[in-house]
Amino acid sequence: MAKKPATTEPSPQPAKSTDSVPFCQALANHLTYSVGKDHYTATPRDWFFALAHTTRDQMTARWMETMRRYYEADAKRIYYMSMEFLIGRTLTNSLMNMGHYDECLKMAAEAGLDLEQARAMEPDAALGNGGLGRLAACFLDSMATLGLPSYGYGIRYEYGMFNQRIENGWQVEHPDSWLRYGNPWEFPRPEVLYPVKFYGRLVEYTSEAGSLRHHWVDTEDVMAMAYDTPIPGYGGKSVNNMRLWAAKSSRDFDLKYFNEGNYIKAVEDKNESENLSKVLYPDDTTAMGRELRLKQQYFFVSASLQDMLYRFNKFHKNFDELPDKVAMQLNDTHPSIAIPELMRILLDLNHLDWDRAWDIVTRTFSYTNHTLMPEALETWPVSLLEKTLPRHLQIIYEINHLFLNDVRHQNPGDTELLKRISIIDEDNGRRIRMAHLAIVGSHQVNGVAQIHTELMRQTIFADFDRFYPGKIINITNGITPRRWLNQANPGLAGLITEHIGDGWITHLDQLSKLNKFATDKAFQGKFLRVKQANKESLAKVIEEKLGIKINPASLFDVQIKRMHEYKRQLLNLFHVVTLYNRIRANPGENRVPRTVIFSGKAAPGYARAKLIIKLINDVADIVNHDPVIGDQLKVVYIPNYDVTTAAEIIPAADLSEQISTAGTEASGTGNMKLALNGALTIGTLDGANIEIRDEVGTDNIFIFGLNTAEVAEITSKGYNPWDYYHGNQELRQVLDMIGSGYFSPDEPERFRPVIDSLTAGGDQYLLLADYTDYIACQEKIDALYRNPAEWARKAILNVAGMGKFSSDRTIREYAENIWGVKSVLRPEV
Ligand code: 26V
Repeated sequence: MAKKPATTEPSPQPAKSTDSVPFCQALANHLTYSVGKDHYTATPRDWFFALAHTTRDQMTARWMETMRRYYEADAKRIYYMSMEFLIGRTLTNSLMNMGHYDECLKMAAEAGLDLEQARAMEPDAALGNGGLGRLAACFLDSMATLGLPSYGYGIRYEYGMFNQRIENGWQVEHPDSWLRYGNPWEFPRPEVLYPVKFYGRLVEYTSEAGSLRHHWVDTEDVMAMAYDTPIPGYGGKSVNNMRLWAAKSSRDFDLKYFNEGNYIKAVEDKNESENLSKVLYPDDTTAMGRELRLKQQYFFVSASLQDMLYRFNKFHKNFDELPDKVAMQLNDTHPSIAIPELMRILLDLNHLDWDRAWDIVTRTFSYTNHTLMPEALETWPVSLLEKTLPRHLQIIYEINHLFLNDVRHQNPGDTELLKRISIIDEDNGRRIRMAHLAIVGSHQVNGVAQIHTELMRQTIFADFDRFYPGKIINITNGITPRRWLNQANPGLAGLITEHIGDGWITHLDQLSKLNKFATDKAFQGKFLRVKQANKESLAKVIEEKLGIKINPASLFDVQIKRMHEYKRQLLNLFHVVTLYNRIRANPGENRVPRTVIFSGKAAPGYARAKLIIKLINDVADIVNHDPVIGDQLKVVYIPNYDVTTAAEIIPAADLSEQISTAGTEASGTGNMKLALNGALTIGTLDGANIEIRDEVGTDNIFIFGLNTAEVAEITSKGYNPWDYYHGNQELRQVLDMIGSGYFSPDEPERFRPVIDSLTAGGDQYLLLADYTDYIACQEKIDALYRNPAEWARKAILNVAGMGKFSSDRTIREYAENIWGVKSVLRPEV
């Protein structure tokens, strides 16, 4: 075999283990010595823990070696600062990335160990809400695979995203106690402990040299303790670190009360400060400005900056070098208090002058925006900052003062501009606009899909785009092909590898080699058989979990994402009811049978989204039990959508619903996962759907509805939903049925408010305007589904066209266009 040339790119070879201790020996040792069980007494959970420890061992040596390599290269580091990392399960991912998967399968088969059962014991690490948190997890995988010296910094929530149960059709939230049995992947670091200050007061003094200095005193301190989790890259060459912070009470805190003899008060307060990292906020739709959330943000930012500077100062004494050695990426505005915090550290603790400090800060930070929805943009009341972080408020005022001076200088007399662009919103009870702070304090700001970036430039951040030309750039999102194809869909991954080799795992654009198989009958047949097998597995899961029998030959129509009005699950449901009415009106007609699958959580405080879940379940109840409907239509709501559930549903999907109102979905990443797994998309010209269309070809995607320009036009002209209500008899029938209690005979008025918000309420997301085109588009889909070869051809072209959407490509763009970092890969051995 020809020797491979040395390369700085990760090798496209399957990950192969190089470790010497046989896996099964190591596993047996862990079962005995770490878990304390033998083959006779071990439960599936014991096996999971033994497997996890064995796998973690394999990562650890490589992890230490990677860290040493970064030190030796004095590499520029990336710190990915995120309130959320939606990791999901780790066992299969680590085994595959480290190259032990095949060995483990073989060993399990020989030992009669049920690997599936053991794997199912791992809780889903759900330290995130949805898109933003899962993107961060895909990025960690790509950064490690590319050998980039990067660290994820976040919070070790004791309770992650709530568990959703459906009781009588309603969402009920239950705490997600994911650490209950212990977390075998993490290393607690009790010695990595930093104080984080809150409240207190400021003392000003003049230094000997005559400059004004600030002391922040009488603070209440909480300690941040590090927990490290290794993040293996594919091929195991680099293993990076995710460092999450947990709150611990400080000794001072305890001593104060113990000395006063108030033992109970001391323990109570200890509890209170440890509440900081207790729970993830599960509402990603409205920024409601809760004090504890602000404290969480500052808590992890302060600890991360202390940690980063400790590492920096080991080798560098001059802060001017910081931007050459450190890139800090703010995942949305949630960590943007880091900007005044780094200013405070440089000014107050290290006595740099303002201009020098500001230059360092703005060359170090960059910020990613993930939403245009005004209600999700964070603002904090000035009064809250004044109380909680008084020095930061002062620094923000100074940043704003200098910034507005510059703006005024360039735009004399434009007071309206100053009001719009200011970091302080003076109209709504004085609030800090965190997005404005993040833009001013960053050298680059990015949107997450072309259209999203365009809209940022033209709408919410138009003033900034004029003031800082070139600062706002686009970096389209991506997903990791390791988890979302190689692990989630072994059938399809195997088929692809059989035909084009396995280079696609690290070079996803190689999928374009599949183009030539799109019309190959034999390949089409194999492709459809893989999809069919995946559908049968999902049908089995659904029957086991929910007792609903679905027809695996039906078209699996899938909408899986957070429940939100802008994502328009309701529009999908209107199609369901339309089909229901058509079947009942004409039961004998030959139709394409459909199974419509929904999954997704609603924010606990988002009453309308929860009511829509109830509506989906009420419709499902009637449709699924109607003997006239039979096998032709089924509706399934799969509870507790999480990373694991996503990986079960996605490989089985025929149709991917990406139907948000044009201009509302920043990017979407589920759209990428589904297309990569051979689902066809029905979607609007929104988010990354547009770029998916560009890649797979207009003929291979089903686009419908108003585009952003048309949305703007129709809303500016005065949109009247009643025109659509009266203009389409089927639509009227659907709305009347839901509104008058056809699906809720026990409470006929239950869904009246939902319908009223669309008719009398103005239909903010234009469901009625898009209904007719949506239904027509669904009819085209049915027609295509009747022709399996043609369907397969288009689905194969979708897979072949998805190369662009690897998060490896996304991360390379961040590395080149924002971070200025280079890969530090292990020399080939
Ligand atoms: C906002 C808030 C508001 C305050 C309370 C807690 C909280 C938590 C998360 C968020 C951010 C929601 C933004 C988000 O997840 N955006 C999604 O980001 C994806 C990755 O870029 C993108 O694909 C989706 O289109 C976008 O909705």
